[in-house]
Amino acid sequence: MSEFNFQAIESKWQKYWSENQSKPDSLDPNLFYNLTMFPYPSGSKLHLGHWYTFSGTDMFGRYQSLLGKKVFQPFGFDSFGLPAENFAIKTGIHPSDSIDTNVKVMVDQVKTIGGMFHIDPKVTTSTPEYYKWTQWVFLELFKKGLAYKKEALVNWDPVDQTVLANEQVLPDGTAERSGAKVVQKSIAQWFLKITDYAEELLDFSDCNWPEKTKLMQTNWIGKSTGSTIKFPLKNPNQDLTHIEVYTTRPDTTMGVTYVVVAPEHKIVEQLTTQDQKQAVTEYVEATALKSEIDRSSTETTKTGCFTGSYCLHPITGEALPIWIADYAIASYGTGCVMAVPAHDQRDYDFAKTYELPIKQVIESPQSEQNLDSQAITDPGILINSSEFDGLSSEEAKIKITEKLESLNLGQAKTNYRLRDWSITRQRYWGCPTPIVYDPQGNPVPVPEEHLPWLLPTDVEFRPTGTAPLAQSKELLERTERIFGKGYTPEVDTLDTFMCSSWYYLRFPFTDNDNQAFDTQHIDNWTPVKCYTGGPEHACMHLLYARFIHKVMRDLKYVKSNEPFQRLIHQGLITKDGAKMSKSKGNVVSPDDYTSKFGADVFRMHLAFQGPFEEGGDFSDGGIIGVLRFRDKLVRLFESSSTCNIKDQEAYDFQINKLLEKAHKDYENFQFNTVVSSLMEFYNAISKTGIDKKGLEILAQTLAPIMPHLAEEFWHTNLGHTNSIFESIMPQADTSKLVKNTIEMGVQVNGKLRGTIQIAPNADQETAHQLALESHAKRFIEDGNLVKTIYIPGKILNYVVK
Ligand code: ANZ
Repeated sequence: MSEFNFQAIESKWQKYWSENQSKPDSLDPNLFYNLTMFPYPSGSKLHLGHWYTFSGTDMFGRYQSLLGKKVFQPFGFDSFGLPAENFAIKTGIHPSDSIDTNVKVMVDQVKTIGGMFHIDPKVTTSTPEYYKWTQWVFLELFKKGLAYKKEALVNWDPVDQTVLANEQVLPDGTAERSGAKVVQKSIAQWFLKITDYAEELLDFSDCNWPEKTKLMQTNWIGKSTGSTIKFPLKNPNQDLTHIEVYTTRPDTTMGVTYVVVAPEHKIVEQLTTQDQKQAVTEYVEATALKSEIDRSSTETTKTGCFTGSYCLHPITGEALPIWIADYAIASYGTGCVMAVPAHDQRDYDFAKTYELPIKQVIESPQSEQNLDSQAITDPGILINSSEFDGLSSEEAKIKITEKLESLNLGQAKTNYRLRDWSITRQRYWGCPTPIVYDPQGNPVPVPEEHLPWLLPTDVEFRPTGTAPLAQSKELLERTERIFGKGYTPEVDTLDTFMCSSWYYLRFPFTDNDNQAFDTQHIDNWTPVKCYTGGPEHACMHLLYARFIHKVMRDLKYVKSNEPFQRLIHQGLITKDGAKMSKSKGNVVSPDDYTSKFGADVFRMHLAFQGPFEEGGDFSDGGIIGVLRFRDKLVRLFESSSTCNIKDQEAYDFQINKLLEKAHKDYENFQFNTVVSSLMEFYNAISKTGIDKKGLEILAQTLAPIMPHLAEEFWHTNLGHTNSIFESIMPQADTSKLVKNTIEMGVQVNGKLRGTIQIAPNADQETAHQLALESHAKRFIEDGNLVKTIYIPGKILNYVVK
C-alpha cells in the first residue's frame, strides 16, 4: 500500500480551489457554461451514479479550462416534490427542515469529488428566493395566454393522490414515481400550451444532441398528417348535426363500416338512444377505471357499446352505426374514429368481437397480411372504392380529401400527439401557483410586488385528494387582505418540472434580487454549452426546458432558440449486471473508496470503466492498478532523472500522440481512453526519457481526471505558482506524428522472433544489420541461413536450417 498522503494533498487543493474560485465575467468571450442536471437533495448519501455523472462532468469542465475557457459549472438543488413531503408525513419533520439538512450534507459530499463546481444553495428550488422567480415565469406565460385552466380528464395517481402529466405515466400504465395503476379523473387543472410550440420543437437544428434523444422527443410530439372528415347524423338535431373524425388514412374512407366515439366525449349523451341508455352509462363508468395506455394497447381485448344512433357515410350516404369504445381516446384528434376494420387492427379486433362488417378497400399484393386473421395495414391499390378504384394509397389520400373538401365534409389536417402540459398538483410541497380567484371565480394573477407568494405553513400534509393548501387559514386571509372579500387562492401547487424548466437561467444571476435573470447579459451565458444528465429526462425535463426557453425568446428575454447546445447522457453504472438498488442490496458506496484510496484514484477508476456515455458494470478489480499507476507518477515527478532524452524523435512522437489523443478523447467524453493513453505514454518514456516540458504536458493531460495530484505536481514538482487549470494544454504538433521509421517484424522460419525500427525504404543490408541487433539475433547469426526475403516497408523473413 502506498505511503502517499492523499488526504493531505486533496484537502489542501480543495481548500485552494474554493478560496480562489471566482465566477466568470458576463462579458468574457471565453465563457463556457458547463451544466449537470441538479439533483434532488434526498436524505441518503450520494450514490455511485451521482459520483459518476458529476465527476465526468467535472473532467470535461476542467478540460475546457485547460483550453483557456472560463468555465462556469454551477450546482444547485431540485428540492420541491414528493419525497420530502412523504418523509414529512412519516416523521412529522417539516419538508423545509429536512431539505435544509439534506442540502448541507450533499454540499459536503459534492466537495469530496474535488470538482470545480460552483455550488450555489441559492438555486434550491423550494426556497422563496428561488420560487419567487418560478412564479414570475408562470405569470409571464399566463400574461402571454399560454397558461389556462380547464376541466379535463387527467391521469390520477391513487397512491400519491395527485394528477400526473402523461410523461409521468409509464408505458405499462403505472405511475413513474409511486408505481400505482393510474386512472382517469376529470378535474380542473392548469395547463401550459406547449402544443403551440409542437412544430418548432421538432426542429433540432440548434441541438448537438444524441440522435436517440431527438428521436424520442420527435415520437413523443408525434406529428401526423391526415384529414378530418364529417359524418352527418342520420337524425340530426339543432345542437349536433355530424360527427367529426380525424384519420391518417383518408384513402380507406370507402371502407368505413361504423364510427367510434370516446366514452367520455361530451356528445355521447346526445347520441345515446333511450333503450341503450343503461348499457352506455355502465360502459362509461367502467372505462373511467382504465388508463389511456391500457386502452390504446393492441394487446387488450376491444370492448364497446352501441349508442343506438347512426350517421351517414360522407360519400356513399350509407347508414353506419355509432359505437362508443374505450380504444377511442377523448383527448386525441377529435375524440372520434372512423372505423375501417379491414385496414386497422384495433377496428378489426372490435369488428370481429361485435360481428360488424369488414369491407376491404385496399389491395396490397406484396403484403403478407391476410384478412382471415388480421387487418391489412400496408398501403396499396384501391378496390371496392367506385371512382377511386385503381389509385394508389398516396394518390387516394389526396383525391378523397379533395372530394370531401368539395362536399364541405372534410379537410387536410396535421395532428400532434403532444398534449398541453398539466402543471398543477394537489400536493403540499411545491411552488404555490401565483393565482387567486375573484368572487365570480375568474383567475387573477398575483402582482409581482406580492411575490414570492409564500407557501403557507398552517397545513396538514396528509394527502386526501384535495389540495392541502385549501386548509390554510393564513393563505385565505392573506388573499382577502390583499385582494378583497370573496377572493380565494389557488390551492394547487406547481409540478416540480416547472421549477427545473428554467433553473439554468437563474444560476448566473443568483445575486440579482430584481430579476429572474439579467436580460442584458443572459445571451452571453446561454445556451448552456454542454449539459449532462440522465436519458430518462428526454421527454419531460428536456422538452419542458426547450419550451420555456422558446417562450422566453418570444417574450424577447433571450435571443437563442435552445437552452442546451450540446447534450450528453451518462451511461448507467450497474453492479453485477443489475441496476443498483437498496432492495437488491447491490449498492456501491463511493465514500468507502474515496476514504481508502482518495478522490483522484476513484475518479480515474470510474473514468476507466468505459466511455462516459456507455457506463458499464462496476467492479473494483482494477482499482489497485490505478493506485499503482498513481504511485508510479508520484515517483516520476519526485525523481530528478529528467532532461536526458535518449531518442528525441521517438519522444516527440509520444508526446504529440498523447496530446492528439487526449484532446480528441476529452472532447468526446472518452475519459477511459485518455487513461490508457496516459499509461502508454508512461511506458514509452521509460525508454525515451522525459524532460520538464514533457512532465508539464503529462500533468496537464492528467489534470481533468486527477485534479488534486496534477495540481500538486504543477506547484511542488514543477515550480509553478498559478493553478494548473489556468495553464493551457498545448495542441499536438502533427508534424511530429509522421514517423520516418516504422516497426517491422523479423520472422525466422515463419515465427516472429524480433522487431526492428526501420525507414520504410531502407535497403536489405540495413535491415539485416538492424535484425542482428534485435532479439532475432541468435536465430540468424550462426551461419545456417538458407534464404532472406525482404520487402521494404513490409517484412523481413529468414529461412534457416
Ligand atoms: C381510419 C383508419 C384506417 C385509421 C386505417 C388508421 C388506419 P396516429 O397515426 O397515431 O395519429 N384515431 C384517430 N383519433 C383517435 C382517437 N381519438 N382515439 C383512438 N384512435 C384514434 O393515429 C391516427 C389514427 O388513429 C387515425 O387514422 C384513427 O384511425 C385513429 F386503415 O382512421 B385511422
